Amino acid sequence: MASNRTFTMIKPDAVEAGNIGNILAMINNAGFRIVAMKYTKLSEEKAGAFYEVHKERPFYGELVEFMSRGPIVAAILEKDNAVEDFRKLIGATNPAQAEEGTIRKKYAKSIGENAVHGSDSDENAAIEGNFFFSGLERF
Ligand code: 3AN
Repeated sequence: MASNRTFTMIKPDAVEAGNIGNILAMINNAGFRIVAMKYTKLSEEKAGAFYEVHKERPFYGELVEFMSRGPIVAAILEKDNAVEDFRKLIGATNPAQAEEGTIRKKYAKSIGENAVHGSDSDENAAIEGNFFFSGLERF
């Protein structure tokens, strides 16, 4: 059964470009409720741990450097069918292939610096949410 929570980050490129507000508006307008949220910065070590699954991929070093270069917004979002619906809202990993009206089509620069993260499964949504938030930080 599809669960109702997913995890997102507004990545350093989108924060640097001043797009936190625009992206949060798209998330709200798509019907997601914010369960938890924080403005924070990942150390290289923390970014490396978050993306551990991609450790063997050729872009891992670049990804860790990018994700730790500036602040991010991390959030847990709630909606029916959250994981799948949020992946649709953000669009394809490569913004050149992202559909019109998606967050990445509007705000992502490249496959590496692609503005937002969205969990790819219910299991990862729970793991990623737990990486950033305690029970006391969820409402
Ligand atoms: P998604 O974020 O759409 O789930 P993944 O899980 O394949 O995509 O990749 C995780 C992150 O790794 C991406 N958001 C992107 O920042 C980075 N990434 C993926 N593919 C590449 C690539 N070919 N070159 C550089 N960075 C990449």
